[in-house]
Amino acid sequence: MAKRALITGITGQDGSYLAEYLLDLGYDVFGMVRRSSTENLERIDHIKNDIEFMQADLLDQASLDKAMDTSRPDEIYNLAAQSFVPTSWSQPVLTAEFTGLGVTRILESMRNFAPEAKFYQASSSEMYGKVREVPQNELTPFHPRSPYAVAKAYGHHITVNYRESYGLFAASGILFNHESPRRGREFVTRKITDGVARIKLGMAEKLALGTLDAQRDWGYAGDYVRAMHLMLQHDQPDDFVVATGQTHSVRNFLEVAFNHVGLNYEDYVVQDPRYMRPAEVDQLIGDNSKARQILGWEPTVSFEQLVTMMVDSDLQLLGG
Ligand code: NAP
Ligand code: G4F
Repeated sequence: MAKRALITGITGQDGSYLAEYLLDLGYDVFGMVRRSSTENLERIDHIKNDIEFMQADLLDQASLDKAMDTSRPDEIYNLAAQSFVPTSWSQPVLTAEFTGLGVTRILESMRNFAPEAKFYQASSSEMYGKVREVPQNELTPFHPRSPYAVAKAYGHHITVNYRESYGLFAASGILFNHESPRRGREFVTRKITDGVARIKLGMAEKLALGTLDAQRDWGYAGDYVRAMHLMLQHDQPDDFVVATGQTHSVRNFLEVAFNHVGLNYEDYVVQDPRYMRPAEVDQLIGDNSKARQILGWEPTVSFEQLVTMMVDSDLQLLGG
């Protein structure tokens, strides 16, 4: 019999890649979507007929219980969250509700309706924040720097707590930044590649950004959803860092993206205080040795390949 997977956040970047991956493996995929006045299935349009959708919201326990009871999943991937760091300062309580308490609500549903299932929590390298060691591994202490990161730290700890309290198979993947042509346009990578494509095609003149000095360990989302699945195939629930082990600044990203279309970023980029954050995460770099050794996972897409893939995709989308 085919395995059954419930994905929350299936309309997001990671949800779309994970759904594709699990369908290819022969899973029955159940996708949780929240009610909206307009359809929001752009990233999964090509596979939507293969997914069974269920309407539910991280704020509403009854809807989560119903989704869990109806799908009776073998595997639950909790990817839904308010995931944009700047919004977490303007909507800190909502972010805590979605990104933090939402995890407890899903775990409670699992405990009541699918206690034998395996659970994946989408934890984040943002939890390391003002980093305590370089590179960061599964034992590095957290120092969150935004309401989003605080909420994610809660989500991580409650996942570990339900594993220890109730013996649930609850794994936490501490994923470093991962990007793709399906990344939301407000995140810096996609904002840059979309901006480069617009400038190249004569549709824009400038690109306004915040700090260019922040450094991130950027990988490819398609690689990272494989790691999520591997964590749930392991014989015991655990925490895993998923990262490339390399870090690059926003400035490096700009150089590669603009060079790819024969332009110099210094001629187009302006800094705008609106995009500066009240507290910044200066540098993230992950130690992926545990995932490599125990899960046999490794990234397949280099930084340069990632940047050029995203620029080419945005050029094509804009008709270039
Ligand atoms: P994303 O593109 O922003 O997708 C977020 C998803 O959550 C969307 O499907 C969204 O639905 C859904 N959602 C938001 N609030 C909800 C609610 N109240 N009820 C139900 N669904 C809700 O995020 P992503 O990049 O795919 O990331 C997936 C997860 O990994 C997130 O939890 C994120 O915080 C975490 N993470 C991401 C990264 C990264 O670099 N991408 C790194 C570490 C951790 P709508 O389409 O309706 O808005
Ligand atoms: O692309 P970002 O918005 O991603 P950020 O804040 O690192 O968070 C992402 O990765 C986390 C994993 O570590 C996820 F948990 C989270 O959900 C999200 O997916 O910003 C990256 C860096 C920051 O230092 C930011 O200050 O880019 C800098 N930046 C500079 N100018 C900008 C901009 N970020 C955005 N979004 N927009 C700018 O104009």
